[in-house]
Amino acid sequence: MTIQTIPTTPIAGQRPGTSGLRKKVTVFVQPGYLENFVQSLFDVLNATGQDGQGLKGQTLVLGGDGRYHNRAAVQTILKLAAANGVQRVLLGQGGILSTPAVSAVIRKHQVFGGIVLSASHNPGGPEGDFGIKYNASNGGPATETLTEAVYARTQIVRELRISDAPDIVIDTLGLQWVEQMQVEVIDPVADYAALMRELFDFDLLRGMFARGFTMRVDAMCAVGGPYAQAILEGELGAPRGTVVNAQPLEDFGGLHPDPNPVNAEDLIAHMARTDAPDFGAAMDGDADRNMVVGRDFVVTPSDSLALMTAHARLVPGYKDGLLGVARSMPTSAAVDRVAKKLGIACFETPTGWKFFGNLLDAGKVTLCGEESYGTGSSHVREKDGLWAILFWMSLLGATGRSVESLVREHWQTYGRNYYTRHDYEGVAVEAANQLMVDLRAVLPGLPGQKFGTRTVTLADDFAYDDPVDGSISKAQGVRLIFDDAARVIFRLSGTGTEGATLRLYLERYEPNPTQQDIAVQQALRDLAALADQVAGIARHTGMNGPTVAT
Ligand code: VG1
Ligand code: CO
Repeated sequence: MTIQTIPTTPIAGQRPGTSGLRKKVTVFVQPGYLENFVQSLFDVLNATGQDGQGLKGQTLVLGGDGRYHNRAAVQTILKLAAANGVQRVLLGQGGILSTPAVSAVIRKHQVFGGIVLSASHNPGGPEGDFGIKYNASNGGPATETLTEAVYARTQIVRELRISDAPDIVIDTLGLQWVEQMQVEVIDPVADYAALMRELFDFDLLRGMFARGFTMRVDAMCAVGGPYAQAILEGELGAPRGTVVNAQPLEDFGGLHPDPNPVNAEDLIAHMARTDAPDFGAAMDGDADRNMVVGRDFVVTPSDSLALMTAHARLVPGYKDGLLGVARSMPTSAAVDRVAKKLGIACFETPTGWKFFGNLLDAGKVTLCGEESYGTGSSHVREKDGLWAILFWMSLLGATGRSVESLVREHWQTYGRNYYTRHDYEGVAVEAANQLMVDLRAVLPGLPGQKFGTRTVTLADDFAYDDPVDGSISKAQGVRLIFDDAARVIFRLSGTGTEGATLRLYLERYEPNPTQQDIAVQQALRDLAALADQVAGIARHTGMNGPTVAT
């Protein structure tokens, strides 16, 4: 075994997006592609350090969502790590660790950082996507400052330092070595499960299943399966088969592991049956997203965050109340109303979990959420799918109510924020960029303009001023806000790997309880038309409607 220094040439396009570097598998398997990126990451960590320290002598956590190329990528990263001064790696057995589990392991063992191999909700398999992201010592996604430094390094990287050691056995628990670097293969579930035991009343949850509570969790053939099975069926005594699609598969069984009503149609159909279980839920590829479903009733992620905030004190881990809450800008303002009533702060951040890290670290917020089926808390620094499921189950147990009745009661108390996201996928990159350029150009003329009964009160390109470290993130999405609190938001996705995806977010507030039962798309139809009128979506994209509306 020797450490080699191998010349390399920079590869264009290695800039991380909303959540790490995501590309087609066919791109990632090109010689040097993964190596160049990881070497650049290690170079940056060694040069600038993190909290003033380099990588030398440090411990990293490594694991992924089990998608195609996960196992091969693990071996490559271990050989690079050993050659770049890492002393120890905690590796999930089989190369498996969910995103929230990586965060939990980093925090529990107080290590330097971790690498997650995942393209999250993107499809997998040889023709699908692969991804890599770095998490820092707080357990959270690397900040933009760090990812930009890594990107800069990928443009000048000239040398790889890599060991020629043979592959290690990643399926067996215990200690192995790559050069002088220790690799400890760990149980991917244990530390995470221990953390869940601290936050939730497992006796209460066990009692629910013992008394016949029924549930269906769709793991979408992704990494959440082993976690949900171990905790729900293993520890809490849920009947066998409560978790479906529980076996992680390299191509997610051909499913699109994105838990929304369109992609999890099987769960939605199941929950609409007359013999539907009490509670349904689904998770995404790396198990950080969640969708919550009642009997024939889907909960929007924005409402979910608002309800969790309103009832948090019912859950043991949050019995003392919340320090504050945060939501991404496109997420509906339902949670804002709850925060106001509770007298706690509510922060609005750009899209992507990395923006919540500083607020959580500074003790300004306890719960966070995004409209994209993500909720989480200060227990880790990532969104967390199974945690959200256990949280909701705890609310159902503590109140004895159904999912639907809790949501309807919430709307009566706070009003309903009708909400939808329209995705226009596969748009030509130039057309999508031009749409945003043209839209930004008309913004100054919009305030005061009337559209039907509504008047625009604010039209801007959202910029975030981080209240903790003072960093500023500009151009985070165009928003139009109206005098009746309706909002229309436009931004381009930062996680796709083909063409561009325009995301259009529509929201309107309905305080009148007799008007809270309109079909969502119908309730927001006038706002969709308004969005097209202002931005010329059909004109720019050539599409008459979204490819996905959730
Ligand atoms: C999407 C979501 C965003 C989420 C991100 C990562 O990003 O909109 O809310 O944080 O995915 O989620 P974008 O840039 O495509 O809109 V995951 O579960 O794919 O890591
Ligand atoms: Co995810």
